[in-house]
Amino acid sequence: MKERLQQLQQEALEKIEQANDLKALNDVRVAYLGKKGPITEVLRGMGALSPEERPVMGALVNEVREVIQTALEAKQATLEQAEVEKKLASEAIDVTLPGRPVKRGNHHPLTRVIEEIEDLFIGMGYTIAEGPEVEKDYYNFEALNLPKGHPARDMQDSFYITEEILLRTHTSPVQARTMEKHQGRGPVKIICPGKVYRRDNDDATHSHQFTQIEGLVVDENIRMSDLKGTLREFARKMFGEDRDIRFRPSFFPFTEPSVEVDVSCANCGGHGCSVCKGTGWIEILGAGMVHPNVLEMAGFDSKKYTGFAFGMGPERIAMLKYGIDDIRHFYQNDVRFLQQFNRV
Ligand code: 2U9
Repeated sequence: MKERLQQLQQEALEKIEQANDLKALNDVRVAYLGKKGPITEVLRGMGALSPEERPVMGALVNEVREVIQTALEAKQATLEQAEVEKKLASEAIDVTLPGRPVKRGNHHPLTRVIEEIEDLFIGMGYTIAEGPEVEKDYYNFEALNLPKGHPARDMQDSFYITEEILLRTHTSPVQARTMEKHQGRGPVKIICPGKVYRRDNDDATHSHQFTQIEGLVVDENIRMSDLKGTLREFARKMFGEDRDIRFRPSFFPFTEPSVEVDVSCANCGGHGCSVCKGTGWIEILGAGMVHPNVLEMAGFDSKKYTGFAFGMGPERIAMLKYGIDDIRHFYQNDVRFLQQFNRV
């Protein structure tokens, strides 16, 4: 019996040594120390021993059990440690690796042009004014010297919501509203950027929705020379210090006199090229002296106050500045177009 026990101990220790994971080790534990294991069997056979031999054998069984138990615990600790190390190695993070680059968005090219123009005029003492895109016929047309039935209304085919409410066709109603708020007292010096709507068929140069920036200055002694100096300053800041401007006569119902404003071509310096169609000049603005009727309708005394106004299309400015050939690019959200304006 004694040899049998020593043999079992030897075998168990060998199997513990060979077990290379926790499951295999547990199988060894069950096989040798479990209820149906060989050591329990030896204990059962002790009934056949003499009373003198029994305590000797009992002590021996306990000793063998303890040896196996101790070996199991030691091996379990080793296997558990190995498992932790394996996990740590497989989940290791190299904190010295460079991070994944964050994808940064950028402002839409139109937003950039609008903000650049705003900054320029803020630098000349203007403030920004905004107003509703769903507008009353009164502010969009009537207050701007365009009574119902006026032929010039046809120039701005509109989206009507009711007889009296429409999507604004220009940002001019913002100026009309601002003047009204001033209750006949100057000065007024504002820039009005925003979206406008016209019932138009979209093509490379037309869009049913586009943006405008209009400006208005009303005060005593405002003259056409102030308008010219302001727009020349704008053209030079926007297109280059050696640019010049010229006025050509035009017509707008809300200004008298009215002008179209050209800037000397930045591409050829005014000599004539394909960009300016050989003329040396590019049209970028409309402008004029505020019509006395418009001043009076907004509550200003047109004998005391005069003013100038101008308007431009940021799409056109952006197209000239960046060489964009189709207005629809601004609204199609094609990332291949938009990414070209990423800041570096
Ligand atoms: C008030 C008084 C006067 C605004 C003006 C223009 C000339 C003009 C267009 C050019 C191209 C806009 O982008 S565009 O379609 N604008 O030519 N706008 S004067 O005159 C005003 C506005 C409001 C109370």
